Amino acid sequence: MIELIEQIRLAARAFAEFGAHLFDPTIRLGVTGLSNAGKTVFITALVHGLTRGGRFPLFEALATGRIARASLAPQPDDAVPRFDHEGHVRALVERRDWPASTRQISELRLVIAFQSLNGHQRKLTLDIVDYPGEWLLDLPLLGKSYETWAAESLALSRQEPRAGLAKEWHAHLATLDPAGAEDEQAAVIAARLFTDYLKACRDKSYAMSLLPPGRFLMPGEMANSPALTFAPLVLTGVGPPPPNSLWAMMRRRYEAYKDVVVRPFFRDHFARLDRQIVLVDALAAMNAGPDALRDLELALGQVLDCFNTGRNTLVSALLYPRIDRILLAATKADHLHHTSHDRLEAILKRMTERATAKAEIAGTKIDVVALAAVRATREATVRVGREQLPCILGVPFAGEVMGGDTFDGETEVAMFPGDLPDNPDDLFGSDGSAFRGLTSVSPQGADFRFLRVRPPRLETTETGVPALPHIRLDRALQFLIGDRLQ
Ligand SMILES: Nc1nc2c(ncn2[C@@H]2O[C@H](COP(=O)(O)OP(=O)(O)OP(=O)(O)O)[C@@H](O)[C@H]2O)c(=O)[nH]1
Ligand SMILES: [Mg+2]
Repeated sequence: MIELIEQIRLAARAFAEFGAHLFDPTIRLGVTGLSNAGKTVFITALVHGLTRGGRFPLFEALATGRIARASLAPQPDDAVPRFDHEGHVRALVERRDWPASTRQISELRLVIAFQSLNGHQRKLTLDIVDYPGEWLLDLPLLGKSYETWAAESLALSRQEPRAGLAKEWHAHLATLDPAGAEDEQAAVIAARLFTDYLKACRDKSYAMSLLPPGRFLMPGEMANSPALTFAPLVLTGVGPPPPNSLWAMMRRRYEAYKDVVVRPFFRDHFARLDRQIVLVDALAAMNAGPDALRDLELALGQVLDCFNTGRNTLVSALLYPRIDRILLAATKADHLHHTSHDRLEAILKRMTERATAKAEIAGTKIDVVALAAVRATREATVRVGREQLPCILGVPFAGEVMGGDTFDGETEVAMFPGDLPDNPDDLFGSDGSAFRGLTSVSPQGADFRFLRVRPPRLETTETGVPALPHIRLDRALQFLIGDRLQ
C-alpha cells in the first residue's frame, strides 16, 4: 500500500516536472554588433538591472511586480567562456570606467522567476550570448567562391576613401602572378598588407564597417595560421587555378577559413539563437562622415540578410522555428539630447528599411530603438547670447580634446554634439557631401562630435538598491522577452 502511494507520488512529480519544463521555456538571446558597438555594456546593464531591480517602467513584467527574482545560474555550454558580469560591474560601478573590450564569444545564464498573467509561478531561462558582429559578416562567405570574394573585395577597395588606404597593398598585389608557383612569403606579405588595410579602414576617422574576413582583425589564437594567411588576388579567369599556383594556395586557404572559422560558428552558435539584438554605433559612423555611414548601411544589410538566408536554405528548414524577433538598437543615445533620440531611431530605420522589409516578409518581427544601456550624461540648457541651447553634461575621459580644450577626466563639461536632422535622408546625399566628418575635415570642422564620457555616479532606486541609469533599455527588454513573461 505504502509502495503504491510512493509510486503515485513519484509519477505525479515526474508529470509535474514534465509540465514545468513545458511551462518554463528557455530563450537563447544573441547580442551582437561590430567591435565597440556596446555589447558588453548592454549585457552588463541588462543583467544588473534585472538582478538588482532597476527602474524599468516599460518592461511590464518587472514594473507590475510579477518578477519575483532574477538570478544567475551556471551556463549550459562548457566550452564557451562565461560572460564576466561581476568584473564588468566592478569596472562600471567602482572604477567608473567602461569594461575592457572583449573580442570573443561569451555566455551567461539568467533565470527569471515570475508570476504569469493568470497567476501561476513560472520560470524563464534566458541564455545570453555575446558574439562579435564581425563573425556574422563572415556568413555570406559560405556562399561565395574564392574568386567571387576576391573580385568583390578588390572592387570595394578601389572606392574612396578605401582606395587611399589600400595603396601599399595594391602596389604589392601588382607584383604577384596568380598563376605563378605557390609562395609562402608572398602569401604572408599579401595577408599582412591586406590586414593593415582593413585595420586602417576601421580606424575611428574612417569607421568603416564592412571588413570581412572578420578574424583578420581579431585573430586570437588563430594568428599566423594558414587559414588566416591569404588575401584577394587580381584574377582574370574564374578557375580552376593551375595546380600548385599561388592562386590555388589562396583558394585552398580561403576554403580552410570557411571550414575552420565560419562553419563552426554557424553550427555551434548562430543556428541555435532564438532572438537577436543587433547593436549599432551609428554615432561613430557620423563622427567619421557620410562614407562611413553608407558603409554601415551596407554592413547592416548583410547582417540582416544573414537572418533571412538563415530561413530560406535547406539548413534553416531543419532548424525552424528559429529567430523570430530581431531588435536593431542604436547605442550610446545618451550622447544626444533627448530631443534627438527619435531622430537617431529614424536614422537607423532609414539605414535598414529595405533589409527589414525582407525579414518581415519571412515572418520575423523587427523593431528599431535608440538606447543607452548606461546613461552617462545629464541634460541642461545653456544660454548663448539670446539663444537657449539644449546641451548634455558629462565627464569626458582624460585626454579627450574639443575646441582646443584637453579634458582631465574629472571635470563635468557642457557639450553640443550637433543636431541630428529631422529628415534622415539629409544624411544620405549621393555625392558624399551631406555632412562633414573626421574623414575629410579636422575635428573642429566636423558637423558631429561625440566625445567618450565616463560612466555616471550611481543612482539609488526607491528601495535603496543602486541602479544604473539608462535610456530605453526597458523598451528593448519588453520587445526581446516581454511576450514570454505573460
Ligand atoms: N555613454 C555611453 N557610452 C557607451 C554605452 N555603451 C557603450 N559605450 C561606450 O562604448 C564603448 C564600447 O562598449 P562595449 O560594451 O565594450 O562594446 P563591445 O561591443 O562589447 O566592444 P568589443 O568587446 O570591443 O567588441 C565603451 O567603452 C563606452 O565608451 C552607453 O550606454 N553610454
Ligand atoms: Mg565586448
